[in-house]
Amino acid sequence: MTAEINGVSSNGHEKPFKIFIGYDTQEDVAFEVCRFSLQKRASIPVEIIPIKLSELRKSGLYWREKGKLESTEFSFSRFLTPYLANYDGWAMFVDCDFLYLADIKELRDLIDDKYAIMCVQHDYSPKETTKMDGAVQTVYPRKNWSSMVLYNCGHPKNKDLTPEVVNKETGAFLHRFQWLDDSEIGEVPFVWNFLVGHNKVNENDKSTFPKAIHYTLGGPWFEVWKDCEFGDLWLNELEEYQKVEKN
Ligand SMILES: [Mn+2]
Repeated sequence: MTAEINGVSSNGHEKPFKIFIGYDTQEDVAFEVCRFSLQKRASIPVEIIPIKLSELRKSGLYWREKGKLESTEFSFSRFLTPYLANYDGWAMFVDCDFLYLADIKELRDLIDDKYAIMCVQHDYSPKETTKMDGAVQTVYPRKNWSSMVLYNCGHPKNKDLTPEVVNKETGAFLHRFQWLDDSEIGEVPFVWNFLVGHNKVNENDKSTFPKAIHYTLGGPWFEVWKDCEFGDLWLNELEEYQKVEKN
């Protein structure tokens, strides 16, 4: 086995950092802009892999029926990340409704091998019980934690996350990371999963400036959310992506 530190093997070649993005056919443009924003700012090699439900079903890795509470096509398939990374090294999963504003290397540098996973550990208070449109928003423990996760795919505990488990287990088990002990869940600063409508910027404190914006209530690719907070940043990125695509 070659010795390896943070993906850099002893022969000096850097293995690409695997990033799985949840793909939803209803939100193709969100995926494209998320990928573009991430790749454009990355100073390390990254390999971006969409998690596509139709492909997973075809290859026999995903067979659970769609539940009523599943808001995206990757609600459960996201937990195949360690399996899809061959239970090797660190990999990231992220929803498609993210916009990156910083170099992903900064996040990868926070990785600590003592953890099985690392994520932003949002704390929800009761004021978040309604969405902007007045619809009741369910509040449950560890809400949004699973939307961006750094997985230590080679960690022995993550070997429990087999396709069988991902297909059978409850939403609570998976989204609350119940295959792990609490001490195996590391924390990264909230700015890496900055929730629009929940997290706030303090102009006097640079550490609160978002590095990855999460349009969790709906992003500007939906007509009704066009004017949402930070929506202009996403629309600018879309414009740039479209320019680059044309050339
Ligand atoms: Mn999301």
